[in-house]
Amino acid sequence: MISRIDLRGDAFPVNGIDRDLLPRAELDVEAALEKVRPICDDVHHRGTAALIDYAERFDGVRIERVRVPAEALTRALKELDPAVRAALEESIRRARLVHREQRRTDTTVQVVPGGTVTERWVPVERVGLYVPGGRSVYPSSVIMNVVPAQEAGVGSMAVASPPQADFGGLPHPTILAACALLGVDEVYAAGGAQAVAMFAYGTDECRAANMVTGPGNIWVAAAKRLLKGRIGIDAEAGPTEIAVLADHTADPVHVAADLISQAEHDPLAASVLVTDSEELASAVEKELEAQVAATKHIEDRIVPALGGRQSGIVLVDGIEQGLAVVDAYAAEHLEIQTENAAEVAARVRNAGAIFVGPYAPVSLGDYAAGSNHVLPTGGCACHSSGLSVQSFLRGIHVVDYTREALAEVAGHVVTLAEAEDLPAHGAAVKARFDWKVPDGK
Ligand code: HSO
Ligand code: ZN
Repeated sequence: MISRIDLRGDAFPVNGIDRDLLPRAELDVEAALEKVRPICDDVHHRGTAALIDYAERFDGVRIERVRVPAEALTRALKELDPAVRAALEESIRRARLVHREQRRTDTTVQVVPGGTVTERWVPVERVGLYVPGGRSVYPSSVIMNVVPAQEAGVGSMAVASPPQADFGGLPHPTILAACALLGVDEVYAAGGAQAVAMFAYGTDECRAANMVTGPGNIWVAAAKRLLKGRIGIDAEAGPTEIAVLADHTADPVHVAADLISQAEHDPLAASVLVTDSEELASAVEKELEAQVAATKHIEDRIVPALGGRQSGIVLVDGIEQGLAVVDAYAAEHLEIQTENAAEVAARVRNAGAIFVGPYAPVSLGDYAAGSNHVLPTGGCACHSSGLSVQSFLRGIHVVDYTREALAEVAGHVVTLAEAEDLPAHGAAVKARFDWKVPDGK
C-alpha cells in the first residue's frame, strides 16, 4: 500500500537531495484563491448576513447569529465528559509550562554613551484563532492556539469554528468546552474562508482582529494568503505530515503505528519513512497491512494517505544520507528512531518538531507533551517555526539618543544620505545643530 523510493548507491543524487524527488502532496492554494475572493468580499460588505448565508451553504445549517452565547459555553463545560476534561486540563497545564518559558524580555543595548536601542516585546492587540470543525473536531487545537496567545499577553482573543448542524448551529461542544476551560468567552460559529474574512474585516458582532492563526483546510489557507497584510497570519497550514528516520534498532510495530497515526487525519496526509534498513522497511510494510486493517477511518483516509504520492518509504545508504533526506523534506513532524537518537536529532536542521527515541510518538506531541501542534507543513519548516509565544509578539525598536550621541554620528548619517541622493534625510540631522557638525563635514 505504501510505495518505495530507493536512493541507495548511485541513485543518491551527488549534488544533494532535490525536494522534488521526495514524496509530497500537491496543494493548489493559488487555484483556491479565485473561489475565496468573492466570499471574503461578501463578508467584508455584508458582514453577519453573509456569514449566516455561508453557514447554510457550506455547513448545512441556518443560524440566527454568529456569536456563541455565554450560556452555550457554560453548558458545554458542564456537560463535558469528566475524563476528557481531566485530559484537556493536563494538556493545558503542560502547554502552559512550556509556552510560559518562551516569553521574551526586553533588551537594551547602549550603542554609545547616551545612545541606546531597546527591543521592546509587545503582544498583538487582538487575535482571531481558527479551529477546524469539518472532518476533524480538535479541542486540542483550541489549546495549541489559545495557550501561546495568552502566555504572550494578547489582550483580546476570539475563537471561530464552523457551525455544526448536529448541534443546533453551534461549534462542536468539545470545542466550546475547551474554550470555556481556557477562559475564552468570545467564540463564533464561523468556518472556512468566511471565518478568516470575519476576523480580517470585522462585522457588527465581531471586532476586526490584527492577526489570524490556526490550522484549517485549503479554503482557510487561501483566505489567509489573500488577506495577509491586512492581517498577520501564522502559516498556511496544509495536510499533516510525519517523517520517521529509523535504523535497524527501530521497532517496526511503533514505526507503523506512528505512520498510521498521522495518515488518520486526511487522505492527503503524508507518512514518510526514511531508513537504511531493508529489513525494517519490509517489517514496517507488513505491520502497516496488519495495523491498518485493525483501525478506523481505513478507506476514507488512511489507505489513500499511505498509498498517495505524498507518502513512501525512502531507502538510503546510511544515517548520514537519511539526515540529508529529512532535511530536504523538512517535515512538519520528524521522529528519530535510531541508535543514539538524541545525537542524530541534534544534527537535524529542518523540521517543525522533532520527536526523539522510542517513547516520543507524534501523538504525544499532538495532545500532551507540552509542545505545540500547530506546525509548518509542506516543507515550510525550512524557513518557519510552529506556533509559539513569539508568534504573537512584535519586537519594537525604541531608539533613544542624546544631542551629544547624535552629534557623534551625524557626519556618517549625512554622508550616507548624500550617497543615496536623499539630502533631506541629511538635512533632518543638520537642522538639529548649527551645521557644521563636529567632525567638520
Ligand atoms: N497532528 C495534527 C494535530 C492533531 N492531532 C490534532 C490530533 N489532533 C497536526 O499537527
Ligand atoms: Zn495528529
